[in-house]
Amino acid sequence: MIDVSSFRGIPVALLGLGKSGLPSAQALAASGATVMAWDDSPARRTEAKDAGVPLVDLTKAGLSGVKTLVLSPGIPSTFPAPHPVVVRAREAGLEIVCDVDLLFRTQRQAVYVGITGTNGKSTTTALIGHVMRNSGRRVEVGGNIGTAALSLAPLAADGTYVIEMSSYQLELTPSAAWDVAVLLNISPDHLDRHGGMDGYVAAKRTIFARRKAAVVGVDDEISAKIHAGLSGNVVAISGSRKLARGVYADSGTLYDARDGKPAAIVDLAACKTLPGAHNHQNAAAAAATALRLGISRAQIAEALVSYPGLAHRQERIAEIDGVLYVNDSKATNADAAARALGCYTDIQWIAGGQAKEGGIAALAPYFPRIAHAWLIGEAANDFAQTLARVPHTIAGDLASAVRGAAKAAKPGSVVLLSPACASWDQFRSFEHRGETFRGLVAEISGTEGLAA
Ligand code: UMA
Repeated sequence: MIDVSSFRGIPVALLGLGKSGLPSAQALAASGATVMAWDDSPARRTEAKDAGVPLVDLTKAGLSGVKTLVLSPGIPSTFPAPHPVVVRAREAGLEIVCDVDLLFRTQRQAVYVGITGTNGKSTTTALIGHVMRNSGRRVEVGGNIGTAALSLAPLAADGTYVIEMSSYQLELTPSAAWDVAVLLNISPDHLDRHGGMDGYVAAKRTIFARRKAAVVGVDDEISAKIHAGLSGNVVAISGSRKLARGVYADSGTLYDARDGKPAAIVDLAACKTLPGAHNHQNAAAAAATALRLGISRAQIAEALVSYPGLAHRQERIAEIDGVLYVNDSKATNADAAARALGCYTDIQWIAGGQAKEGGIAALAPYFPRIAHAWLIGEAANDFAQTLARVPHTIAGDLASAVRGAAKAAKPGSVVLLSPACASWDQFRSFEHRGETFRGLVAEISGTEGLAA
């Protein structure tokens, strides 16, 4: 836990007592701050109270003397409408920040790597952490990936914080000054929260404010344009093509060509947990970041090969009677699902949930790879319309989809849960959806003959 010593004896308002808010409230309280914490959910308030967090109803309480509101990133601060407590805080002139900002303010001596992008952030964050750790560096990995910033351990000047940053967090981190700022890619996501695409792109761009070095994907138009507008220490990365200068994957090999002279880093076929061009771009991002931080190409190669992969991201969970079961529950938008669909053929595709803007129309180029689609959740009917002639079944729930897909699959098929949707209509989270899938597949492995 981080000692937020700069807040000792100072009143701090805190809204949201979930995964990031509760540890933040505890860290602030343990540091001697006068915590005024609140959450709209009575259950969360009870949990926080039981954990010793002082509660104050911020929808009503006086805010005189309070200078800071620590806001959980999922709570709207502007669009679609600011939370009423945010409105009150603005009227009272409070600064509004998230937990990552407090980490920057208190752990000034450490090195910071920030990773953002629409897709691949968690993999790249974990991968950078793995490369650094494997090379004997002291490293703490957290942020949007799941570990709240203030739950991390304190680090000295030789330590590195590797922090996954969502667009929400980037809007709430005015003190951030990344040693290496990584932008992987940008495609439409969270548009309701940013008032449209311009707002979303603007939030992503803030990662480059005050950064020392930048690592930028050039495989999509928007990121390539951002890259073209940056100056100073900037490294371009690509997962699919040779670059004149940069770090890139080409014909299955990862190259370091920062000085214009390509030097091979690793044969990507040996990196089993990093399949597909999108993962090759994640590998390029991790390599470019590690090279900037003084890690050798040989150390990077070794770590890319030994990277164990993350749960719920194209996670190969079972092979039953020649059928591969892949859990890609983290694919909550069409772009993320495209990345998985592009890696396999003869796919029994399980998709649906709460659709994002645009649905799955953009996935049409991948439809020939789909043997049958099994549709679940709120989006099922809309997806069925888009799929048109692709064989599909409205399965309704995940259990029916898994059973149907397993029955239809033949040796060599892939049963792929890559929903292209948020999970919240039927599950608590994408993790809950992925774990449910894992359980259902485990049931099948105990059932004879399903995939015959
Ligand atoms: N709440 C209110 N009022 C509201 C809305 C929410 O009081 O109007 C309360 C809820 O009751 C709940 C808390 O706020 O107790 C939830 O806060 P939150 O939505 O910020 O979520 P946390 O549990 O704090 O988790 C956050 C990130 N969540 C979001 O940004 C939505 C987690 O990213 C992150 O792992 C965690 O902090 C630790 O840093 C998740 C995510 O979905 C994975 N991120 C989005 C994404 O990746 O697309 C951005």
